[in-house]
Amino acid sequence: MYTQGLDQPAELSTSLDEASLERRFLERVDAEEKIEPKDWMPVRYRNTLIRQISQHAHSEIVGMLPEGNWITRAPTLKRKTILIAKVQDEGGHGAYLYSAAETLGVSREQMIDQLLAGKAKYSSIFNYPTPTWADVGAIGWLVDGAAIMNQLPLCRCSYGPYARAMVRVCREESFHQRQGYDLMLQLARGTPEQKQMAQDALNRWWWPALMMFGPPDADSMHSSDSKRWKIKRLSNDELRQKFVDFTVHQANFLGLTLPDPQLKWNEAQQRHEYGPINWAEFEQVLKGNGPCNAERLAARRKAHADGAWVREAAVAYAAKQSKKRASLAA
Ligand code: FAQ
Repeated sequence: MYTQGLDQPAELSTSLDEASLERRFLERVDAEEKIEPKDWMPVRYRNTLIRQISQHAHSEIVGMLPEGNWITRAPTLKRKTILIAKVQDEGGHGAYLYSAAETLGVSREQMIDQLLAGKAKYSSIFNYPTPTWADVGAIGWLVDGAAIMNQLPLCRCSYGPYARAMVRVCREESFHQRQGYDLMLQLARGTPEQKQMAQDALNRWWWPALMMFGPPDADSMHSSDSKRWKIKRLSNDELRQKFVDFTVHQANFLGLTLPDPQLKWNEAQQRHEYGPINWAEFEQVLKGNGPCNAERLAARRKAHADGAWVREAAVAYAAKQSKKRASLAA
């Protein structure tokens, strides 16, 4: 996506050849040292990080939309307050992540332009609709639950700014997951209609949540480099398996049924087996043909256009302040 990295420090580039620099870089990664923005890094490492972190940032921002849809209709003041806080947190996560990506030499404008032009990916999960209040619970429980499972190992990612952003993000995601589970518990213990609403939401979100972890390992083209560079610590399938094993018990406690007739405990392997994932559906969502892809992009484009005056005002204010500082200094 981005072929140009930041300039490498001149004295290093001249005194050491590329191969020695790369060897030294890999030794540092193996020694669990954090790679920081001004350190030498291979262009492919930089570009992999820009790709992943920018997609992650876009996911947080687009991810505000499915739940944001329910803020005006939350059933109680308490639930409304929780939901506003959660959706606002996701916006904050997007902001930390765009900042982390900027340390790699890409501008926020470039990233946003790519998203609005429909050229950048964001998580497949946010292209599904939220027709009932129970979907808000299912997102918190399953989507934030899957996000934590994926992001906890990212707190140990070799790139310092990404790893540090993930620590704070995971703390907040943990609150998000618990509020979603609490909402599902309330519905599951409510009237038969409320319990059915929770079950229907679980049926809608279960399979897309499993797709969040990405394609099967055999088809995951970036995994081997990302694991070598300690960006990814666990593979897509390993994380998906951990998520299934974890979530089965939570579903049992809720008294809800995971919509997978092939789900069963494998004693020998000490893991749950699960049925086939519809990868054709995943491919379609990635190509822009999911149930809400067009709606999500249209909402982001409108928000960007509606916010133009805020960006203009911020630039004008910054210019005024810098002029004031310059005249005071003169
Ligand atoms: N959706 O070779 P791999 C959240 C793409 S945050 C769309 O396996 P990689 C918080 C992948 O980009 C959720 N695209 O790739 C929240 C690549 O395409 P490319 C987001 C996907 O990077 C909660 C191609 O397929 N989390 O939920 C997906 O090694 C509630 C090949 O795949 C993150 O972004 C997908 N599901 O592994 C917010 C975590 N999966 O770039 C609001 C950070 C794969 O070549 C409400 N990211 N692709 O065109 C990661 O951990 C990794 O990037 C993976 C994919 C695991 C997602």
